[in-house]
Formats: sequence, C-alpha cells, structure tokens
Amino acid sequence: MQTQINQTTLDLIQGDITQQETDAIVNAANSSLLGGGGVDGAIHRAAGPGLLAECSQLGGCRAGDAKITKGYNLKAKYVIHGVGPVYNSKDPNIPKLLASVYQRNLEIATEHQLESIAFPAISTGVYGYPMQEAAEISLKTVIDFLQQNTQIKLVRFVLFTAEALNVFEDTLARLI
Ligand code: AR6
Repeated sequence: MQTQINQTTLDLIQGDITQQETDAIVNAANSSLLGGGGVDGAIHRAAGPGLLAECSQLGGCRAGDAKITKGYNLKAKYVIHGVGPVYNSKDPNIPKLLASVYQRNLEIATEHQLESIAFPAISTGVYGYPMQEAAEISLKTVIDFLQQNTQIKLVRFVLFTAEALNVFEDTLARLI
C-alpha cells in the first residue's frame, strides 16, 4: 500500500529490512547498541563486523533516541539505530518514547539530507509492543513529521509478516 503525504511517498510492504536499498534503514536496537536478536541481529549479520566496531564507539543510546552509522556491507548507505521502549501497559511514558524514536530517526535522516528511509515495526518483537498500538503511534508520528518536513521523499515500513502488514494497512487507511 502506498500513499502520498505532502511531498513524500509513504509505502507499506512485507519484507526483510536488510534487503532495502533506501538511503538508510532503521535498526530496532537496544540501548547498548552492541547488537542483539531480531532485526538487530539480522542487520549486524548483513552489514558485517565494521558495524559493530563503529557502534561500540557511540557510548550507547537512550530509549526514545537514535544514532546513525554507516551501512558497511548493506545496500543502504546508513543505519540509524533507534532504541524503542520495552512495552508496559501501566506506564504512560511508553507511547511517548515510541513516538520519540520515530521522530528522532526522521530528524537524523533530514539532518543528513537523506531522501529515503525504511523502518521496521520498532518494539513489536522482543520488546512486546502490541502491533495495533504500535502501528497507530508509528504512523501518526511519521505522518505528522512529513506534513511539516519535505526533505525525505520516501518513507517505507518493512513489516516482517503478512499479519503485521495488514495491521499497518488498516491503521493507515483509518488515519488518512
Ligand atoms: N526485517 C523486518 N522486520 C523484522 C525482521 C527483518 N529482517 N526481523 C524481525 N522483524 P525486534 P524490538 C520484525 O525483536 O521489539 C533485539 O534483541 C519483528 O517481527 O527485532 O524493538 C535488540 O537488540 C518485529 O515485528 O525489535 C533489542 O534488545 C519487529 O521487527 C530488542 O531486540 C521488531 O522486533 C529490540 O526489540
């Protein structure tokens, strides 16, 4: 599913984020930035050891924030490592942290004059965020950003499963 937000194409697909040819791909990292499972493990495997070497110089990253590195052996020139929150339905700060990580990724991409970026569904794996709630927050944050910023020409969500893609498509259809 594709839609236009202001000057930017917003694209939802099912796939593997490590295969994306966008200027940057976003990693669903943890605050050590030293690798892990899920998207993080897949990105480090595909990028090669140079990525971990650069990440180990960054001093970690707080939840809700992001840091950029080169892409090494990936097709994408850059990786932006975003740290999502661990889901906790009782903590009202958690949705804000999830919104913040998307916002920071988009700001960093804009600062680096990037024109295309691919996101996974941050926090919806190991970190346990329910897909529906995450889709709502993620898409709203991206749409709000694109209504005010025109540097980025393509934002793609790369969802790993058909179910996740369905949830994102239904949510986007309601939001636009
Ligand atoms: N491409 C796109 N999406 C993927 C891929 C892939 N190759 N692999 C998994 N997903 P997760 P989190 C989906 O667990 O919840 C790591 O250990 C997956 O189905 O990767 O933010 C880090 O080091 C899910 O919907 O990230 C952290 O410790 C989504 O990507 C922790 O996990 C995110 O799942 C971060 O947890």
